[in-house]
Amino acid sequence: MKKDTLDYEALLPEVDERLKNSCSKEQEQLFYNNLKEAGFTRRDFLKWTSMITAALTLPPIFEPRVAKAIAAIAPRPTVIWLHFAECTGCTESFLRTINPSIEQVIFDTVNLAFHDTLMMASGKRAEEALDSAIAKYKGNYILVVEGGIPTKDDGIYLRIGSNAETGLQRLKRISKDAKYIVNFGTCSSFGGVQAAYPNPTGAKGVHDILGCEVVNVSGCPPNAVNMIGTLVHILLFDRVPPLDLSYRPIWAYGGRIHDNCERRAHFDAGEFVQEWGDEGAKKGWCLYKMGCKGPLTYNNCPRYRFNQGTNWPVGAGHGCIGCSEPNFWDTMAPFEEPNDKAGIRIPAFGGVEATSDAIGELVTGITIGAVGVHAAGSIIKAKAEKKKKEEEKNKNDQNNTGENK
Ligand code: FSX
Ligand code: SF4
Ligand code: F3S
Repeated sequence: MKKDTLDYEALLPEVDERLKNSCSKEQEQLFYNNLKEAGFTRRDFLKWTSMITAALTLPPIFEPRVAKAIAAIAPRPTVIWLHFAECTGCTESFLRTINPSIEQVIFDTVNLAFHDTLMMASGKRAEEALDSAIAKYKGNYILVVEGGIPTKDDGIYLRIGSNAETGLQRLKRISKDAKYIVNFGTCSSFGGVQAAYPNPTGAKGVHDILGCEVVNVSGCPPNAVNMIGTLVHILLFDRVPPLDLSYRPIWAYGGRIHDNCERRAHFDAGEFVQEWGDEGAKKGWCLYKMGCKGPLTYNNCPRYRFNQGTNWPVGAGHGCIGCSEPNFWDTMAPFEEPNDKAGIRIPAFGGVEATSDAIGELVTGITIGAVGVHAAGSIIKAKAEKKKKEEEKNKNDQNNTGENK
């Protein structure tokens, strides 16, 4: 059964025992040399470990242990990284983090036994490398999966490798001997774009095919911090982090975009972008009315951003499209219109709640701009006050009728 929390302090003796038995001085030396060569000091690394410890919601007592596990555990975990039906944006997102970065140094020290898009070998040679890695690390490797898997007509719509194996056969064969399965991206997590209606190839996510425990590091693309953090958790505790009902790590996907968004104060104040490029857009107002699905989406993008913290969709001026949620291509579209069916009440001007349609109707026909916006707010406020008065009056009338009986 999935647990939504772990008693990390209680796991401390177990972690210390593992570190005592599995750390190597040579490995540690090698790691710090690599770090230095990439231009980072030990202090940079410790700052990074403190960030990732906090991100994983571990107590600070774990900071030195996280650093030790990353630097010194040997042999390094073996990763087999497979690609199925996808755009490869997930790997791109991961690579954008690393040029060079501490994540790169860490990732360089895992034993990446197979990765279709990064490895030199191709064709038959690549397949041989894959087979020998599976045989050598049987039962011990971490399988990272990118892309959805077509299942219709026995999976014939995706064939990979020199043996023209279907994606379905390949996933089943290689996942059988994996210790952990980490799905990187919404496609491998939930099917993704190829599973969108009408899903002509019957594409599915890994869990829907295998039914076993997986970790879904979702997002289209996903954030590299979420991937590295998940790997660090596995390295340190030899178990997956607590997961939500969609098998996503709670440390990364437990918070709602909307609750951590830098534009939230504008949402609360009823200040919305009404049209691309308008005054509100220039002032960085809330993008709800332009279709932002932040209120329906769970991910940590506002906190960690992408491309080494450069920016994130809402920061760049477009609404969140809900890319880390299951079936978002179908459920969150249209992406540039608000989803009022979701029942989100938004504060209108003057602090009164209304649906965005109500505001939209009023704003249409009124000059967009400060005056029009405030006029719309006042009308909604006046309507709401009138409604409240009527309700109070009805209540009083009812009470009076009751008393008179
Ligand atoms: Fe999917 Fe990834 Fe979106 Fe693209 O591998 S999650 S389409 S960013 O590339 O799988
Ligand atoms: Fe931010 Fe979108 Fe929420 Fe507005 S609706 S506060 S832009 S997440
Ligand atoms: Fe995706 Fe929304 Fe983050 S679109 S990248 S979950 S801001």
